[in-house]
Amino acid sequence: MSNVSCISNIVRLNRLAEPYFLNVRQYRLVTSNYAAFWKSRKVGTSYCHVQNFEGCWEKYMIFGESYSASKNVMVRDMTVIEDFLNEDEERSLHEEVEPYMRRLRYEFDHWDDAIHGYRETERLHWNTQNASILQRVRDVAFPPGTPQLSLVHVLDLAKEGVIKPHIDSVRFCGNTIAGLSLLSDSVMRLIHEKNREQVVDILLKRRSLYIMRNTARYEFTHEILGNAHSKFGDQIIPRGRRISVICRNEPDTTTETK
Ligand SMILES: O=C(O)CCC(=O)C(=O)O
Repeated sequence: MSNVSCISNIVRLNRLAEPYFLNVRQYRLVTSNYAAFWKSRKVGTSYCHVQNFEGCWEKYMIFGESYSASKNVMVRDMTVIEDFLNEDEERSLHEEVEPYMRRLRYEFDHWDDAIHGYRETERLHWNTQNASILQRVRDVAFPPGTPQLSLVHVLDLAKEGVIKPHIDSVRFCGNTIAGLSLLSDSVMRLIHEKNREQVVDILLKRRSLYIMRNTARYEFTHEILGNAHSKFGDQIIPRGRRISVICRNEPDTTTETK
């Protein structure tokens, strides 16, 4: 085989293989887009479908001592629904992603990355039980008719892994991030991007669903605390391996990104 035909065969093979080697979107670039923020905020205020869960925020939200921004806005824009999954549903999601995840290696190398000790994928097709769980997530997190990313992001964080503070890129994700937590409790910390003393800790229990929108999503960085710092108030929250299964809506393409 000539060199040229060998190279063209490789190119053809790569094209065939392409759909199976999707790059996970770079969700974690720190960017700000206040035009998009204000626009989606209008949507957020007129649609308060998770209102019923707001009464119990003290169970999962602790404001830092110096927090002086609106607590109501944070309570509105960051919701956690405990026991969204039952044990059987958690197992079902885990069993579907585990064989694929096991083939990947945890990435520990890049200390400057937003995340350390992880492996991840995006998944389009789910078995019937899991597809209906994910539909339940979408129904509770997004107003009817919201254009959503069909790929679901699956992020496997090793016991020693951490997600460092970042804001998801507005280029790849709209105003809402809805995440299921499997296998381990954890603490998510939100810190205002410009005013670092505005700190909120969120308890993400195993099998819970969080819905982060608008102010919480655009103005605050989020991070998952490593095991050594995993505390909710005075309570130590041991962090094991954690898998999150995350649905997002489409970025708002009608507004210019800065
Ligand atoms: O694991 C989570 O729930 C958060 C994931 C996250 O921060 C990200 O993918 O950007």
